[in-house]
Amino acid sequence: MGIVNVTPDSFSDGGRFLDADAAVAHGLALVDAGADLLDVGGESTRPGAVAVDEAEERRRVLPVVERLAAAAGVPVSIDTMKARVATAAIEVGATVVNDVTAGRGDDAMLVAAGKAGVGYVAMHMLGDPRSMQDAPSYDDVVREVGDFLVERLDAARAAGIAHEALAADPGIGFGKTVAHNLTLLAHLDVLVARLGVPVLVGTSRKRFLGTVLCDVAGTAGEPLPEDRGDATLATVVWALDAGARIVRVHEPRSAARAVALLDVMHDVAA
Ligand code: PMM
Repeated sequence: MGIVNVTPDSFSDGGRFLDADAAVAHGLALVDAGADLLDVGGESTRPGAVAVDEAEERRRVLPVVERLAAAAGVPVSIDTMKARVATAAIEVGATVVNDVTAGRGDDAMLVAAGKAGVGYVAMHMLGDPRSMQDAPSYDDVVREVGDFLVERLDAARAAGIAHEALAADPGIGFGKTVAHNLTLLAHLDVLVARLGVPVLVGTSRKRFLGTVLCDVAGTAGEPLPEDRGDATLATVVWALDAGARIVRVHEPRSAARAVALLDVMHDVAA
């Protein structure tokens, strides 16, 4: 899943693709580089991000979704917390809704996705983007994130979303410390076995990678987001090997090559 952020303030690419032409060109380049799916978002969810109103979000994402759905040759997902934005994006060609609130942000979301018959990604987040990084705490992060996702997947099915249309995401970086993120990745196989739907993982360029590199690998200063590609790739390989089926990345070329190599190695091992 290649990332197309049509925002001024996303943590790694904010402002680069705010213009629709630039966002579409970027989406097409991601497909050229190996993305099988494009995720278009118009509201940053970085810690402390300011909320975007519906009109502005629609203005940002709808032309981009429409043009990519027509030209990219891969499914387009809409990354939104708002049912009305999701429905409008579906009307212009999106076939997946990626909801970082798992239906808690907008009461109408699950029913809207169910009615439309599109794919739906339910992600775990502790609290909301404004507060999620204020001392997040869990007794057992793997169990609690799993409990949450099981409950939200049940709610999604109850609202009319087909089981086959669902995917689940532990929400790396959403209300989690570095240790929580690492623990979730370390035990991703437990979530994969428990959830019974494809698991999506989004580690790409996230802050915890910089922190780990700085603390453990001894890099001088935390690498900037665009310098976290190699660390991202390590987590992509780890996640796929643990059974994740979708990885959400800024640089699909290296992820697609890793997928190809892993497939060959699994065939040889079988
Ligand atoms: N991360 C971001 C935004 N949307 N959606 C899902 N399902 N999973 C994620 O991990 C996720 C997401 C934030 O990253 P970005 O600013 O690079 O898009």
